[in-house]
Amino acid sequence: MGVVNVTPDSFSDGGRFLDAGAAVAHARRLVEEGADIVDLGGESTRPGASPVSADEELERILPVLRSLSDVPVSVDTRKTEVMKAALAAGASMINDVEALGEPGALDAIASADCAVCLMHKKGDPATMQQAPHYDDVLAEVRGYLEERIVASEKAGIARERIVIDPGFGFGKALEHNLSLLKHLPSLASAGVPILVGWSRKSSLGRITARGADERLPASLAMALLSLIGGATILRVHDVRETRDVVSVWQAFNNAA
Ligand code: 7PJ
Repeated sequence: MGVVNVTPDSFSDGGRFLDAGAAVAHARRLVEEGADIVDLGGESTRPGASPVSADEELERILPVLRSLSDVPVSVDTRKTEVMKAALAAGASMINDVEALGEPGALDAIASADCAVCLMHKKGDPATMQQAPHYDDVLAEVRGYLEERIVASEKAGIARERIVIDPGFGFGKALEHNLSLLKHLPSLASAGVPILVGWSRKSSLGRITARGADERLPASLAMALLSLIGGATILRVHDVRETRDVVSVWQAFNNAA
């Protein structure tokens, strides 16, 4: 899954693709490099980002979405109104960092036939990285995701349409992220595919002391560890390089 942000303030590529034409060109490049899905976002959920209205978010993403009608596009949004408009405009998937927690979101997805990513997040983007605390991060994240799967199924969303995501960096310190990664296989016990996003994240800066544009090697290491842990969708900025990691991992798996 290749990331395309149409925002002025996303932490690693904010402002680069505010122009719809540039965003479409970037998405097409990611597909050429081997992305199976493009994740299109019109609202930055990085810590401290300023909120945008549904109208603003739609103005950013709809022209891009409409130009990518031949590509599987996931729309990264928390807003029910944006989900509905995006699905009407051809989105194949909704990637919701609130796990369909906003009023009406479950029904909006139930009445479509898209895939959906339910992600765990603790707290609100503005403050979630201020001293996040867990008694048992694995139990809490697993319990939350299981609860959201049950809520989704109850609303009429078939399990086959759901993927889950532990939400690295969303209300989690480095130690929490690493613990969740180490125990990723136990999240797989829900029997639902796992999506992960480590690409360029600040936890990698904590480990390597590198800025956001110097975290590719660390991101690739996390991609491999995620694959080993059972992740099936990697949300990344650097598709070409991550594809090579996947190829190496597959070659290794196929060895006698
Ligand atoms: C994630 C995301 C993630 C899912 C972002 C960033 C921040 N959606 N949206 N999982 N991260 N499902 O790219 O660093 O980890 S935005």
